[in-house]
Amino acid sequence: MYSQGLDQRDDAPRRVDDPAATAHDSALHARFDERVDAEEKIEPNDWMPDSYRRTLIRQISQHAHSEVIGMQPEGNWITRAPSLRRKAVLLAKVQDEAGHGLYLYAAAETLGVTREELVDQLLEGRAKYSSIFNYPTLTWADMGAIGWLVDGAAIMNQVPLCRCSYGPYARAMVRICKEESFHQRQGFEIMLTLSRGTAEQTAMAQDALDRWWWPALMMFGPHDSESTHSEQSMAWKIKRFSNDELRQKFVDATVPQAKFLGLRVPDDDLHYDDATGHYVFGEPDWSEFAAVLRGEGPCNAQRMAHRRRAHDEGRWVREAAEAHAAKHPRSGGTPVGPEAQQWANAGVRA
Ligand code: BYC
Repeated sequence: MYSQGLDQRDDAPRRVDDPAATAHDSALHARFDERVDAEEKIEPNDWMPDSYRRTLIRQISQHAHSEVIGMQPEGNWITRAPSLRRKAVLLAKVQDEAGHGLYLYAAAETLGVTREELVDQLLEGRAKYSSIFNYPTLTWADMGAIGWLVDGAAIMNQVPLCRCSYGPYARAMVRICKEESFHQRQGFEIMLTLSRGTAEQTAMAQDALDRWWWPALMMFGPHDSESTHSEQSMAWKIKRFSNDELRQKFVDATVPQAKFLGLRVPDDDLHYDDATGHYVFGEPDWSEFAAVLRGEGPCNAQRMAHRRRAHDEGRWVREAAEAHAAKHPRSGGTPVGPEAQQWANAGVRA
């Protein structure tokens, strides 16, 4: 998608004791900082510090993996949606998530890493994905709670990423956020229907809120005091708000929605503080968060096993696509085999 322009890299070895090289690096750094401060977008061919590149690859690829793994909890309910309309909407939402994964892998590729390498990192357990997708979807109300809370948290976190300093990530996020907004509304509408329904349906909605509330708060990551990357990522304008700031914004926006639904947020410490104009809320169970990140959440093993199986089952599609691309290099595929060599020699990429 973007990678055709990626022909300039700054990975030539440098001698640390070479004053000319050091001065050159400092000038590049200074120019980079100026551009970030001036809200200019950094583009794939621009000079960037290696640590900026690595941070982006880490965050964007984790985000892509989250979208792809995130298809599973909802995919679980496509065949059991309560009506044709609900099924069509859920199917569209899950397909959107596959699309988000694709845009994000493409954005990460502009930083000089291949999608294959990123997928390998996930499949071999070397890459993280969002903690939230390691919880089970037990009832239909979970489709409502995920849309309302998980996509709601995603929007809160991702709208500021539309202003990220790295151009391809920022542009991918614009479209993703438009779709997340539809996802959030469809989830809220499911919760509204259930909470205005029978006593059994209302209880189902409440149970889903009880189970998804705390994991949704953990999506924003550890407290700022524990966050290893926030300070630098905010200085680089990759992140615009800290984890705690976004968590607070989410609670402030979501508690009134729960009240509208007539549901109780499962937090005995929750109250509105007139002085600050914000809700005060309790502490998530950070030991649970740590366990999920170590792979010990309720569904970690199941999610990874399913992803590996789906990857293996899709092998023939990748092979067919490669064979097709080798025969038709101008149609946009990556040429392989002798033709690829011929194109590479000519300095051309499909
Ligand atoms: N889960 O220094 P910190 C979606 C890790 S997709 C797992 O604060 P950072 C959706 C963090 O990676 C939702 N790991 O990190 C899809 C780091 O570990 P490493 C995904 C987490 O990057 C389908 C360590 O903890 N959204 O919404 O500054 C259906 C220290 O954290 C989590 C994105 O990916 C977590 N929750 O901030 C429906 C958005 N939190 O890498 C919905 C883009 C933290 O050093 N990403 N960690 O080993 C971000 O905005 C940031 O990466 C985060 C974390 C706020 C998530």
